Amino acid sequence: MKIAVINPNTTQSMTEKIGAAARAVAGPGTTILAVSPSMGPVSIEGHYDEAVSVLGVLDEVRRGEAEGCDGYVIACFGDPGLLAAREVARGPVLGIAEAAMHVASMVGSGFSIVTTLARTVGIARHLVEAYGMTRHCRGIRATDLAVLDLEQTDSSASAAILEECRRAVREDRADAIVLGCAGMADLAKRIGDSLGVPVVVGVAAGVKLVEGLAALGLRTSKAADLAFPLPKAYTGLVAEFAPPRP
Ligand code: 5HY
Repeated sequence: MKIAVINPNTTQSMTEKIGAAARAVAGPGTTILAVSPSMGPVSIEGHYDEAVSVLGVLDEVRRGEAEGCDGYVIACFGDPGLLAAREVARGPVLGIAEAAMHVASMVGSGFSIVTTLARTVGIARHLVEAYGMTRHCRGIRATDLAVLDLEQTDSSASAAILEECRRAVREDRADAIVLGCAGMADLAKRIGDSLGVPVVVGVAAGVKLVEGLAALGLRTSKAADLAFPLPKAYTGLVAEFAPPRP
């Protein structure tokens, strides 16, 4: 089975970290392609970054379809372009926020999300509501770390994240934690061991869920709004994204 794990930002060190986290949990027969687009923002920390990153995600899914990928994980906590990617893909496509929240809701009574900048809390809240996770989510907490602070080798970022997770357990009464950034993919075990509650990272959860769906022979339904995009002309900068005639 071949799964493309797409980091929608263009920071290669983060793509490598995401790839390592994905390979650490992938099954013996699974090949992980950890990719990031040739175009887009170095980090995604708001609605505008997210909107612009979507074309890069779709470009990587189109590439994956040409390379025979069986499934995809969109490795950014805003799940940018998730539904559009499902239109283009045959196999299952999961976002790391969607995957992490569903998994956390299965191993605890109430999870809290610990994320980066305060301005991304609104995006996470929107996804909590969109995924029907409101009654499972006890809180969404920002560490005020920039996404690229997670690429710094000193431990100040991981210490700040651990401290905010502790507060979530104490103050939100959370019995599970969702780490709200793909750049935190390498922190789950360390934080989990310190806190003694399940800590879920979406990259790992996404890979295992896509493997499971593909193993069940389940693919993205083309019976309704996730059918392939209708062929039509696109002009200007995005002309090359015009959906092909079947
Ligand atoms: C992420 N941004 O997972 C999100 C996290 C965030 O570039 N990768 C990013 O803060 O929304």
